[in-house]
Amino acid sequence: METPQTLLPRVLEGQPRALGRAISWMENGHPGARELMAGLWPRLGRASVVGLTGAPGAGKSTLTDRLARAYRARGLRVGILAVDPTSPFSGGAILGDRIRMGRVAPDPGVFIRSMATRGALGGLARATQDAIDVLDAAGFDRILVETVGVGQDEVDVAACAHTCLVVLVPGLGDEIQAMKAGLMEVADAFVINKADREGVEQLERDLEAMKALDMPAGWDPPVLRTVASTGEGVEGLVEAIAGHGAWLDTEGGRGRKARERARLRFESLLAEAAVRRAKAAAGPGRVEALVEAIAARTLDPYAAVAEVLGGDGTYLW
Ligand SMILES: Nc1nc2c(ncn2[C@@H]2O[C@H](COP(=O)(O)OP(=O)(O)OP(=O)(O)O)[C@@H](O)[C@H]2O)c(=O)[nH]1
Ligand SMILES: [Mg+2]
Repeated sequence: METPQTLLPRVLEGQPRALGRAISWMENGHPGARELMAGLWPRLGRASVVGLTGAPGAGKSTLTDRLARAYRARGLRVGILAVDPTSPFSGGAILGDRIRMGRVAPDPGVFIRSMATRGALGGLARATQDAIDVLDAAGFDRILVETVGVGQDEVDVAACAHTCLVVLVPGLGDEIQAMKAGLMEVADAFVINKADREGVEQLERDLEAMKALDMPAGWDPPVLRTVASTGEGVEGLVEAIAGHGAWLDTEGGRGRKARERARLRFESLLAEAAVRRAKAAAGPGRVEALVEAIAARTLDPYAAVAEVLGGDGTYLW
């Protein structure tokens, strides 16, 4: 029987099976997860986390594969988390298919995991953050997180990263509009992938115009071109990511970002825990009765919260 005491040292050594198990423990709310996290926590904080988000088919997996190879060529260990509600990670030949098909020995310097997106305890962003922590504690230097940028979940996941890449494709007119839904603020770099296609200059112009309007002061996210399928522009992207990391360091931004991430993490866990405890204390029957009363408009939702938590509900205003 695996216990936190037996699993922890194997995770810290980076044993793939142990990493997989640790991540599953966190996702599923295994009884040992709490103790395992407590053991991991003092050991993490070394990894640089790079998020890649963008529309379905933008080339995120291909780009992730290229980045991973570029980091491996520099002798760095790379963890990859593919957070994708529709398809498993199916990146390029070396990291994806050939390993799965058993044609090459898995590279011990690379760990790939598809996040189970349905049913993860506390949702996707929490499960992803926990998985990042596992890989960080295991000594991976770079952690690449691929998400499909379509909803709030993805914005939350992007906020887990030190450097967030928003991957765009030329020739899709309404893409900029879709991005206004919140990805703009989290972008540390814009990557125009499939730059072998028509419409690159137009997209660059649109991005620059939007940046001029919307960007907060501070880091100015560069607009880069890549052709992930050939690897063109990937070295430039690696440099841009390093540049952002250096900026974080020189501006004291890494500490600030660490605090932002800590706050986001803590507050969302606190909210989740508070809701769970309040619901448990009220009892399932009571919660359902309140839902019915709100739907029937015999009780307003603020009054219902006050009924569960006590007081007069003014703390919500
Ligand atoms: N022409 C061209 N095709 C590319 C480029 N990058 C990726 N592709 C192709 O685009 C398709 C989608 O690539 P993926 O890497 O799977 O895209 P994704 O964003 O990970 O897709 P989802 O995970 O399904 O959202 C694949 O057929 C790639 O070979 C590129 O720079 N140029
Ligand atoms: Mg993909």
